[in-house]
Amino acid sequence: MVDGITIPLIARALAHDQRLALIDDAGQYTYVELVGAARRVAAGLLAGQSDLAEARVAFLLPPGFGYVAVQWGIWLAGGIAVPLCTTHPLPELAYVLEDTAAGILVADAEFAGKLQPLLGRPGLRFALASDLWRAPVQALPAVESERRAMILYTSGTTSKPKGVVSTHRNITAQVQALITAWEWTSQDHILHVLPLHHTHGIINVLACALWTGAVCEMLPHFDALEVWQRFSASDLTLFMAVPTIYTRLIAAWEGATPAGQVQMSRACAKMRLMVSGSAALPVSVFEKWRAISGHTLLERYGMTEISMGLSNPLHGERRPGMVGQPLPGVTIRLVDETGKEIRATGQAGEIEVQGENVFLEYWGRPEATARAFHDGWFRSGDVAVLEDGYYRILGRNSVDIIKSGGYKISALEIEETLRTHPAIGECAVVGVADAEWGERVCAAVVLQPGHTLSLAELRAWARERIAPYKMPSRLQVMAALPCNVMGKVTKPEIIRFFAED
Ligand code: MCA
Ligand code: AMP
Repeated sequence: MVDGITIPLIARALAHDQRLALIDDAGQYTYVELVGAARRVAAGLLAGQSDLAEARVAFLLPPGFGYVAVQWGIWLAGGIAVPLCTTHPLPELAYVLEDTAAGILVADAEFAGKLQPLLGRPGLRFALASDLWRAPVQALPAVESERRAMILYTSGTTSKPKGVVSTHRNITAQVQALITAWEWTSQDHILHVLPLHHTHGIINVLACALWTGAVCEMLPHFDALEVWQRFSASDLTLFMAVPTIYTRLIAAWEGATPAGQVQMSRACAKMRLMVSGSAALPVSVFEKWRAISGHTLLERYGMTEISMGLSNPLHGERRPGMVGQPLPGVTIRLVDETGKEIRATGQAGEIEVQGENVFLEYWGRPEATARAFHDGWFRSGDVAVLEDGYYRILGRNSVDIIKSGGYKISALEIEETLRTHPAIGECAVVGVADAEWGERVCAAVVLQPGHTLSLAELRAWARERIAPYKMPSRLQVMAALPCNVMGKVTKPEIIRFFAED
């Protein structure tokens, strides 16, 4: 414990003292400033109570100092942090508030208007972040490592996203594994361009940087030209992103003048490591990026429930199309359809995971939690093969999970929403391979008699209901959906249709 602070990440931050912690659009902040603001946020949240005792605190802030101060303030006050997505429409935000039974909602002033319709909910206290960090500090509760720390929503094979609960111990293990494997130090400086409601942005980039006393430079959102500009202007050592972002950066490089290209490529030379993950990195992107930047991307494999599991080596060969070996403290095995461990190399099986990195439970869903484990191993649903000491991901064992832009998306969730459209009778949503997005969300629909529907109309309607990254970007009206003899929609046929179209 340091100065009454029991959360390891924040206690360490105090020790980093006057070092530069964060750079955002509004300024630069030291570790001491960050912890000071978090303490005041904690006091504002506690409002005289001694401990939030795992109350769920949802928060909606843009990337930057305020986001971190609120996340840490929630932890210091003993609450569970529930980060909300800045691009989610109201129904998705309302779902998270309801599912977590959030007791407090904290927001930046820029979102206060948008959140207005949600504020009358019984039992929900609303606070502007700017009001919280004016509170005078008060004594903090002792927060033990087994306490629930965070709930992140992830889409799965059920229609609605599930809340993945991690404890402080889980988070500490997740961060330590990455710091050890990728040799983070206080001399590192990372550019943060990822959303802050998922593991990749929260753990791999933000928490690892702040654990080690490094500098985290945060952009409000990803923009390819801005990233290239920062590569040139800042003393960056690290960059981490999803394959779609590398594809966009390649496109921006290709669109630059020859002199610009030379300058952009040169800017990458000062960095020590560039990482790709959240979705399969196409070998063509791996190779193009190497040609442009001189960096051999380190591809790793993760999941909200486990954070990171497998990684190509920092030192040693990084193989294209492979995700490497288990991270420190993580145990991985492959099992066949009967759940029996596969020992033979070259035989495909489902990845199962054990370790302190593995999440505690799905929030409020004991049956789903029980189904997700098998003899104490977490069942990932991803199929892989071990080849010559390196794991290769072959895909998921469900056609209803789509990966687009690094986001995991449930086809069933989108179908459920589309079925409420007055023109839609039946529908099937599929993911179709795409060079930029990995997969694209495509919808095949059968219309109600007498109706018409264009993609633009569908997207305008969907924008109010589902996140931008879940909205179908292709639409096919069909007379009937293809079915098998059992009457079940044959999604592979629909995928083929879109792929060939
Ligand atoms: C946006 N659009 C999309 C997607 N996102 N279309 C298909 N698939 C998508 N994923 C559409 C929008 O509807 C919009 O259409 C247009 O593209 C531009 O949207 P915009 O928001 O401007 O896109 P962007 O900001 O350029 O976003 C691209 C992005 C973003 C930066 C690649 O998708 C992103 O930040 N992805 C990272 C996600 C991530 O961090 N995943 C980690 C979770 P219109 O113009 O009509 O409005 S996975 C994880 O945490 C695990 C543990 C792991 O392994 O890492
Ligand atoms: P999510 O739970 O949204 O974070 O998504 C996790 C899923 O992303 C995993 O179950 C995998 O299917 C996929 N994934 C993450 N990293 C990789 C990778 N390097 N290659 C292939 N798939 C990946």
